[in-house]
Amino acid sequence: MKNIILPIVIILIVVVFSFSLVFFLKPKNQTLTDLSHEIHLLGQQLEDLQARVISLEKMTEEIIEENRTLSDIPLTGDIDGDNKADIIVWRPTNGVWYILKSSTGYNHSQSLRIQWGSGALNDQPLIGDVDGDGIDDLIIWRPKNGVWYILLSSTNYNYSQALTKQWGTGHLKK
Ligand SMILES: [Ca+2]
Ligand SMILES: [Ca+2]
Repeated sequence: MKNIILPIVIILIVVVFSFSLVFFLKPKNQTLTDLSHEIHLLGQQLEDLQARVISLEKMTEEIIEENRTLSDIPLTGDIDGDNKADIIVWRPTNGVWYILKSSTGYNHSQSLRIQWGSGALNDQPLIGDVDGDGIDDLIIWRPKNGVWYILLSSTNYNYSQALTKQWGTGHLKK
């Protein structure tokens, strides 16, 4: 009888130990599953972050490119009529012509500012004497409609007397 009891006791101990082991290990298995799930989520978040970094890099490149196209455009022309070139920049962001006149010795405090044209409309600034008075006129060419907008020196650059002429197009297709 003793020979039978001992194996039964051993079997019982093994069974109880196994159940205990399963019982105590179960939460650990769940924790491992949770951890695995969290690692998976972290991996997805990392991929999202990488995608955002790539998106931000692209946006930065676009902003740099935009700023490049919005930088001042340098020109020269005789606005004060002394037959000497004046130093001019046209700023696409506000469409203002900043003119340092030769007759003032290019004095910053006596610079001339005239608003004409728009960078948002991709206007192209040019200088030329259209009215033939020997003083350069402020010219804008708008690719969108191919119109030349000319602010004439003979009218003292009066907006209401500006000359407009359609010639050319910025939308030629091959
Ligand atoms: Ca001049
Ligand atoms: Ca002129």
